[in-house]
Amino acid sequence: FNFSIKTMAATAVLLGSVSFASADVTLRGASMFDEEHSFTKTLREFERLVAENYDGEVSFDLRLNGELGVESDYVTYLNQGVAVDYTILAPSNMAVFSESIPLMDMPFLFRDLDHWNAVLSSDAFAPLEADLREAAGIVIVGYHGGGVRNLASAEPITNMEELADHRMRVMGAPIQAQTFDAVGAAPAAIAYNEVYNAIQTGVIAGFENEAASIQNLKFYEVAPHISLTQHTITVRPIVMSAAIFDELDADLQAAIMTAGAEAGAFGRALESGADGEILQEMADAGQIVIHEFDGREKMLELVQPVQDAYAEELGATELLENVRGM
Ligand code: MAV
Repeated sequence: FNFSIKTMAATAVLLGSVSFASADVTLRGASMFDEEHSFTKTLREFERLVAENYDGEVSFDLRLNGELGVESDYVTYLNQGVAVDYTILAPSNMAVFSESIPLMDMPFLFRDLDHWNAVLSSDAFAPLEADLREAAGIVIVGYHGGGVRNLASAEPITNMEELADHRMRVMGAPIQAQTFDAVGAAPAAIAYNEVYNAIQTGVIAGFENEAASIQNLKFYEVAPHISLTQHTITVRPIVMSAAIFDELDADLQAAIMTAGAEAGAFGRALESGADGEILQEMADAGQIVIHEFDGREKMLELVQPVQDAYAEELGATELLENVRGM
């Protein structure tokens, strides 16, 4: 199979993110979803908290529903300091700029929600944040996440045999393709805004995602079979463009960091708390069929050497051991 990655060019006007002309600052944000999705709710909470923590004038212009493209587009904008000043991103979508950042987004990194919580409340990821700022010009101001990713497919995938050679979309980071390759599937990196069509036309047979996004973007229409592989608990940094952040006055920077931490905690509670309910809602509405997956332990066993090799290549073996040991 030959898959091409085509990124939809955002048609928006890309310049003039921050108006330095007046004392008032307008920050521009982006979300791929509508107001109902936890990413958007978290960004709204972030805006509210920044305004609350800052004495000066600051306003926000958040564009929803993928108006400014998808996350792989936002990454470029953040890096260049144009069009998008703040958003929420999957670390795996930042791989083009920082090889190490997708480590926090690896399938099977966390044992369970307690482990995920412990790691996110520690500073275990600080070296990855530093690399991201340096290499990508992107500042992490907080951590959203907490969705559980499962396989979503046109046909049921319930065991390792059915997973063999399964043509599925993965996010752009090499570690994502390596992981699903190791468990026997046939992964391909495809832009998020092409996934629905690719499944509908049979180019791929499915993908993997968390409940909130499957519901919000109606992926169940083409991939109604959910296999409970529960391979990832998401880590979704709230990010800002360093080019923009560094130009703001110190009080606003401090307000942003406080707001990021608090909005992240709000968002994590929201998404992790609602994950099971959203799956159930979709099942009750007849939109999805939920299947147990027989072989999760086997997957984990096959994936661990891939994680070890990736960490070693990055010089992050100690970091990975530290995270696993928490
Ligand atoms: C979900 O919509 C989110 O986790 C988002 O951050 C990812 O970019 C997206 O999936 C994806 O799979 O690309």
